Amino acid sequence: MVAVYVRRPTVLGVIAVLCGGVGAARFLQLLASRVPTSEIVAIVNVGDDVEMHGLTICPDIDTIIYTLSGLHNDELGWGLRGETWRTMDALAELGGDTWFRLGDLDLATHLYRTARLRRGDTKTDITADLARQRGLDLRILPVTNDPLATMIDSDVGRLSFQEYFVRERHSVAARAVTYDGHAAATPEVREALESAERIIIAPSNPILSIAPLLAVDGVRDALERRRDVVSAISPLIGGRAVKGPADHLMSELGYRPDALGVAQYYASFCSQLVIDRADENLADEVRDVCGSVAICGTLMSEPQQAAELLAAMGL
Ligand code: FO1
Repeated sequence: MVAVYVRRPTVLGVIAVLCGGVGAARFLQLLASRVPTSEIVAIVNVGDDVEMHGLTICPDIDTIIYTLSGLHNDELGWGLRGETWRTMDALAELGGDTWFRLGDLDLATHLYRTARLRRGDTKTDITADLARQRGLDLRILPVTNDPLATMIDSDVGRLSFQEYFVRERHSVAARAVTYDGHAAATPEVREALESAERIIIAPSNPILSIAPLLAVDGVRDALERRRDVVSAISPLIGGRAVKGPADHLMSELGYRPDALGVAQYYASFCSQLVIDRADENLADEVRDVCGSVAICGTLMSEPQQAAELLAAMGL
């Protein structure tokens, strides 16, 4: 549970947050309890997006919208609270594919999005409307409106992100991860990265959530130019991911699976890494690599640590 903090009286200027799914959604929720939502821009990964049963599904965007609007299904870690599964049950009876489960309520989002995409609307506009319809006023920007697909070369062949993550339960060893498509950052994303006072990389999976953003034309360049204002939160604590495969994936791909590995991965475009107190022993090396290190509790599910995290970032 995220505590509510006293909002800062002063205006900090826009904070752009590079986001994957759950970890980013929690961080945005925390940030939104501290700074006015009108000052937050979430730039969101779309490499997980998938086409199922003719519907376009954008899991990271939906996780963020559902979490910030209080509708997120905390038990599942995705989808909507109070979900039912009658459509999936009926589909299973027909012999349809149900390894990627779409809840009855969640389906409305995918039907709405897909219909509008077919009419020629962009993910940017559709996402803005979905957020508004859920009562949100912070800007949520898909990083690109072009196709972008995170692909995993694994021991069992080449897999799309959701095949790897959901169907194979990220239990197969990865040999390489690629980000397919010639995707360009939207004008809204470029503008946010140029003008933000601060750019924060959320505690998301570096390889599966942040790297697809970097693969989009215009993003890495902008971050490198603005390195001085870029900070990141390590999603690895004591060499372990809070959730998901970040730790073993980093080691399978030849990176150190710890906060120092994250620092090395981000060093060219990030000047401060926030690491957990459990990783204090790595602080000097992280500082050498990034330039600056902040140490605090980083578990956002713990109100005290959540408060420390904001303070450590000067928020
Ligand atoms: N995750 C699962 O583990 N199993 C599912 O069946 C599943 C369905 C699903 C449907 C819509 C959606 O927005 C997300 C869904 N997720 C599911 C979560 C998703 O695979 C991942 O959490 C993200 O892509 C990683 O950030």
